[in-house]
Amino acid sequence: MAILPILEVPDPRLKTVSTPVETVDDDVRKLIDDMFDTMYAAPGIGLAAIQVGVPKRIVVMDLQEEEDEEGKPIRDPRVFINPEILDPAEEMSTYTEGCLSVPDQFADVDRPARCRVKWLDAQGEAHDEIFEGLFATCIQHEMDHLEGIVFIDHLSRLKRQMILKKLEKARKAAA
Ligand code: GNR
Ligand code: NI
Repeated sequence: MAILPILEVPDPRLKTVSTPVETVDDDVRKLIDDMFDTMYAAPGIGLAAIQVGVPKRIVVMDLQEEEDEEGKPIRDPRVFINPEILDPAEEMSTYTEGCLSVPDQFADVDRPARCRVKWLDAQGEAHDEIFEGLFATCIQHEMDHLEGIVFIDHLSRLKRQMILKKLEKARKAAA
């Protein structure tokens, strides 16, 4: 169990194309545990391994959409190893996205409204499912990280520069 430091833009490591996991072993499962600790502590709904500096094709997600009788979110941890996106819908949907690597900044991003995803779980078992809504948006956001892409890369140059400037300012104020 460990909370790992999260890389933030413009850290060049976030531009790395991550490599597939060859074998789902205990080292990979240890990393996944630490990624969940880091994601829940942040808090965030998803995290790609490269965000904690590990260039492997591993994503963890938990949308915590369900609540118990007391209104507390019920955890629904999901692991995606070597995920692949297939059959993205032509229909697009817009979501105001944020990213743990771009703290406190939000912007609208258009993405296919539905997609099929193939992946391996923490036991190395293969899965294949169709996702829509926030789930589809989030898995596509995480897949982008595996390709070295951050959501601000989908924005106009002007909007991206504005966000990078704001981050720089916020960091100076906090220093
Ligand atoms: O916590 C997160 N929230 C979020 C909101 C809208 C669209 C995507 C996300 S993912 C983000 C966590 C993160 O940075 N994952 O890479
Ligand atoms: Ni992100």
